Amino acid sequence: MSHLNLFSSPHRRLNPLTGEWVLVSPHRTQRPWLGQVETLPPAELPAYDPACYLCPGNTRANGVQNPVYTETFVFENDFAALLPDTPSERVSIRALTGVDGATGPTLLHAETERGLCRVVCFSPRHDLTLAQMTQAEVRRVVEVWVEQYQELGAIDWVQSVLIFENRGAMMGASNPHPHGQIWANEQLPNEMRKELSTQTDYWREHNRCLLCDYLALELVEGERIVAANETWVALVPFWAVWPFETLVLPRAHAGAMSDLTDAGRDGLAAILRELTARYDRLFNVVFPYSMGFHQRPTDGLPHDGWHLHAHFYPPLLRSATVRKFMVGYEMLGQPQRDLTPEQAAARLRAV
Ligand code: H2U
Ligand code: ZN
Repeated sequence: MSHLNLFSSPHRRLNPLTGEWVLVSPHRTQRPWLGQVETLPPAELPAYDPACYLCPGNTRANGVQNPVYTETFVFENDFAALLPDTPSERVSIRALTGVDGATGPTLLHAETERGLCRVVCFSPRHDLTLAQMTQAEVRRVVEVWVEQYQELGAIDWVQSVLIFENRGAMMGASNPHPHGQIWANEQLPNEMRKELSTQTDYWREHNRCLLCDYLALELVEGERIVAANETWVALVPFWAVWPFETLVLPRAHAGAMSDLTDAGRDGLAAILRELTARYDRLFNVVFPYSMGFHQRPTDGLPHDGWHLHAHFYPPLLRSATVRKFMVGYEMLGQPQRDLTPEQAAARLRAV
């Protein structure tokens, strides 16, 4: 490739979805690694755990009993971070500019935020993961996500429906039972806001979709692709921050899961199973991650330039226990990585 020289020297890459840069230091991966490469014994989980809050028929932390569900099951989060009936209020506080108590520009701002939080149990089985569930079972999860996006998005004040999964204790998941969350809220969260602005600008300037153009380029270059099927592609994005971060996107333009055809929904289930299975094989561990879908805002506007996608942000770097920390320079400056996105993709393709 023509950019090989650039990519063997320290360089920075732009994330066109957020407008933010990531530093890449490929020369550092030549450092000898003398640390341990640990493996973890596989967790032996029962198919049903009487102490699990999410298993069918069990009583949750607030005393509500789960039905004896046999497929994907959704309930209102008992400890929801957002509430739908919060009365609307805002506070603006001005700077103090003079000894006489004169006020200046508005400096502090707060406003109430309405929302709904739900929990999605992917399977009644306590011991499964998306990678271990059948195609039909994951396809059912996709269908439930579509229904939830449509139902919550139809609420007049809901602008964003964020569907996500925290997997593994390392990512703060409270329970190994396969589950995800949905937060629907009144205002676009930061990440959605950044992506809306970049995708809208690209659409207006070029009359084209940013992610359709990006995917076409990746399919030609090939070196960052991890998995692909007829309707979906998973790749390590050019601008990846986490060592094995991936971006998962439909080949055909779609703004939300509800726009997908049956084949597109099948393809989504298939690529999720393949990608998570590859992750699990990388370090022989149930790979921890936070993943989630960025779907078209539900504010009623067309947002033609918005392309549905999922981000997977896994923290592991070198083994089942050695993680990447976002500290120091990353917290105070910008993200940095040693392993190149191209090397990460090659490793995920090889397992
Ligand atoms: P996490 O594992 O990603 O934290 O998601 C679990 C969610 O489930 C969490 O938000 C909720 C927690 O509030 N929960 C209930 O609603 N009821 C329970 O009995 C346990 C956990
Ligand atoms: Zn369980």
